[in-house]
Amino acid sequence: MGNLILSVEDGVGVLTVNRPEKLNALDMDTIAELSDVVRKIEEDDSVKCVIVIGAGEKAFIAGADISSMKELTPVEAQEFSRRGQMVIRAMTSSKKVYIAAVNGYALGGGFEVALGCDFIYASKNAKFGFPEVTLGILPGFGGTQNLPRVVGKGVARELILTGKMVDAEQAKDMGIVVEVKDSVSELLAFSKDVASRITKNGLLGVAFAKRAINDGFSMSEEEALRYENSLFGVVFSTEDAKEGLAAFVEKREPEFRNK
Ligand code: CO8
Repeated sequence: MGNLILSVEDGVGVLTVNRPEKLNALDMDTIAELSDVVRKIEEDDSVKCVIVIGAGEKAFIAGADISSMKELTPVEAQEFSRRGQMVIRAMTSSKKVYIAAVNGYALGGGFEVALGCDFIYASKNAKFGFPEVTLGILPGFGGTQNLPRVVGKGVARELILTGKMVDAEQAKDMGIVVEVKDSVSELLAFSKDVASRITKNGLLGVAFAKRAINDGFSMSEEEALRYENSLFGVVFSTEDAKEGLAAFVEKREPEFRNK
């Protein structure tokens, strides 16, 4: 993998976007690599939870690569956008948990990748924004749909239509970021801690809950509740549900086998 590094330890993957000289901007090749690695992670039982971070101390991902977008024809631009959207869909519909550890600029496509993760932690130096309108374009990797789902339409419109940046604390106040850490090393250590806690859960329950939240969001309340209800029934067919409930009653730690 040229621009991405995946390292796995005890079920936790750290996926680093590694183009620090371009503030980890996503060009076509990096999007293709991201698509491949997300697919591989999905099939790899040794990876249970993934932390996405940018190389260096300055940027998570400073957006799509502007120099490679400059010469795109309309059809190529649509294709670039479609591929980015597909990667983000693959993350939101994945059975694995993705944590964004935003360690600097998360702009445009970078903010969209963070929104494609299940939740976002940030270091104090993080900055979030959609500068697309300052470039004469608009977000194209799902930002116009995913940001309003997190912060509501009013706040999303303000961010997207002005192109302004907000810092980590402001993003926390808006409900974008869950936790802010003082430094990048603390951010990574904290994210690893949380990821490792998640790997100890019943991961079928985790995957079903993620599906209920993400797929249920675009359903009517009635449909979504029916969906949750059916997943709740299905989870009772798993060994993990039997093990988790029995372990509690028997006052011992559960041993989940993800079956
Ligand atoms: N694309 C390409 N190169 C970039 C990008 C980027 N998004 N961001 C930074 N770089 C490069 C710079 O050009 C510079 O390279 P070089 O040293 O070769 O000149 C290097 O990274 C370091 O950057 P700066 O010197 O600019 O660093 P500063 O600390 O001065 O500034 C900023 C940091 C404020 C983050 C600044 O780099 C910046 O404004 N970057 C652009 C941010 C941006 O506008 N991002 C949104 C891009 S659009 C997008 O993401 C659309 C997604 C949907 C696409 C749909 C498909 C068509």
